[in-house]
Amino acid sequence: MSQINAKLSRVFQQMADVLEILGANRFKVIAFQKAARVLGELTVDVAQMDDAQVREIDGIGKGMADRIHEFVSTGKLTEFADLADDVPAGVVKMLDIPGLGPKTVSLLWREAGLTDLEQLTKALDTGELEKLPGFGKKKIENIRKNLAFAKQAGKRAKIGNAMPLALWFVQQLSDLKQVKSVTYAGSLRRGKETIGDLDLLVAAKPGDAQAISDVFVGLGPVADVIAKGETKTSVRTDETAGKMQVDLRIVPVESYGAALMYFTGSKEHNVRLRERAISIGMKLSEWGLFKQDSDTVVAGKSEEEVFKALKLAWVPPELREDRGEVALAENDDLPTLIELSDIKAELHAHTTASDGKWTIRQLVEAALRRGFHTVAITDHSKGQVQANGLTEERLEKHILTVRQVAEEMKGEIVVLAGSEVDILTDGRLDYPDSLLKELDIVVASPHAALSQEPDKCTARFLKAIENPYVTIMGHLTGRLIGRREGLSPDMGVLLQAAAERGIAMEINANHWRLDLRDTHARAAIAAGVKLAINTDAHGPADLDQLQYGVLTARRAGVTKNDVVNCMTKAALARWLKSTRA
Ligand code: DGT
Ligand code: CA
Ligand code: CA
Ligand code: ZN
Repeated sequence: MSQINAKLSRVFQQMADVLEILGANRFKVIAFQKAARVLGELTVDVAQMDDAQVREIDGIGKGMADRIHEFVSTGKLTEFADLADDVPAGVVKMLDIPGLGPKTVSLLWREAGLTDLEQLTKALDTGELEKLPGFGKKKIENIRKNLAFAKQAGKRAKIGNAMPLALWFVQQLSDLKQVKSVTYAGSLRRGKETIGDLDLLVAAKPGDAQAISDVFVGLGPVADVIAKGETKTSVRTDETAGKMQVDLRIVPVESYGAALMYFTGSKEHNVRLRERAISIGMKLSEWGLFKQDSDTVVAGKSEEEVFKALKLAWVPPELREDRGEVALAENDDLPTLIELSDIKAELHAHTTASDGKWTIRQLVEAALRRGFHTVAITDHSKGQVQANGLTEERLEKHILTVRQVAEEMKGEIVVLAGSEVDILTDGRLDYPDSLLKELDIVVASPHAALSQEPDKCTARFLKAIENPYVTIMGHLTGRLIGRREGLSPDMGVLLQAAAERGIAMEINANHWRLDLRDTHARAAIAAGVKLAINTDAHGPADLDQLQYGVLTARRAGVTKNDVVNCMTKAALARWLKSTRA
């Protein structure tokens, strides 16, 4: 995302927060939230667009377009500066505490005079808050717990850590005889790259809920119980399980489908579905779909049943982000999303020749066990000294070794001699063309100068894309989730160049990277650029990361036809040849 888009997105979100606390008109608040989201997902730099183009962005009205114009030309928003003066920043921060909505925050600030979290923490102990309307002992106790937790947590988990934990909990609960169905929901089911908390859903007889939640709070990784109620229990896991919050909801079998939809979200998608229900004379809640006038149950047991009753095609969870999926479902126009089993080749992997932990042979056999027809050996290039990158001499020898294994495996799997060649700071590649020419496949990726200015790295990548031997642009932005922001090149320009060259852009499936990210991948297929989904495997466990790359692709609406790793053996070989300009 461009810097200016990101900045504007933050300013609009803060506007929405401040307006909410001030009790502004609901629609105004929603307009700012929407604009913040749209800008956050926009892959074109708004500073590069003229006013007419800005106004054409879906979700940006005239008023927002004017604000964007002001911000782009002056670097600030007068309206925001004025409002922000009215509400202290510490008060806005209170909104991040679970259970503290704008009404409560407004009371804490205007009635109790609290202006930051420190003051709130103290006030919770003095008893002064009990004078506020609606502030009973229980409410105060809840705020205290949530505040402590928010201070603790704050960070979102990477999907690669959240997924195994969720599957473990699901397995434990499914072993209970009272549990009729159990699954995970929330952002994890939507395949997001980071997860705030885990949401588990169980179908059971209401009378069994108590027994199930008793078992749940006693499970190994559970360190604290945050809340325990009739149908909802929240716990926090211990250090080894990432100190994650896990919410468990227990619903009757008849409501399981509706509840699964509700707790899968996203919130914005749910709003769309409720609107849809109302438009056909029904109402939708976590308990089911009902007729508006008589409260008769129309559907609720399964998601399929509820979607059908809403006259919509079933929407895959990864698409439930209010990015137009409900309209597509209405016309039965949803894409057939790629699945893990569609992947038939690994095109970016390392061996002991550079920094991998397995031999060529071990890597090839693992690929074969996965049912792949092709695997590429792409060790690091010479500039990656810390990763034992191959000098030109070593690469020459390495190619011969790979070709020998390829010969031995002939008929079973195609083994390609490749390289993950460094894109140097100025866009030149780390090997001369005469050497790249000898390879079957070249993955070009950045590993250094990862805080370059956008225009610099755009030019850098353009140059790499234009190299006649590059096959795939690897982990383009170089970000590491939660650790390194990475580069923000002009994706529009790069995608156009990649489309013209006919080369692929990688979704690096490693859960630290997921690079391209979902919004980039969506822009890539819209621009007609092929994607590659690779694990960048360095050892035996790494091929399992593929699932996260596939989830990211699904969030982007990617089908198997968009991905070179899904081609047949012959088609992939033809495509590789075609990339040689
Ligand atoms: P996360 O946990 O931050 O990664 O994101 P989610 O999407 O898992 O959000 P979470 O855990 O707060 O709630 C799970 C789903 O439950 C959410 O996607 C939609 C639904 N939900 C939760 N709270 C609300 C709410 O206040 N209003 C509506 N409409 N839906 C909600
Ligand atoms: Ca969640
Ligand atoms: Ca939750
Ligand atoms: Zn690599």
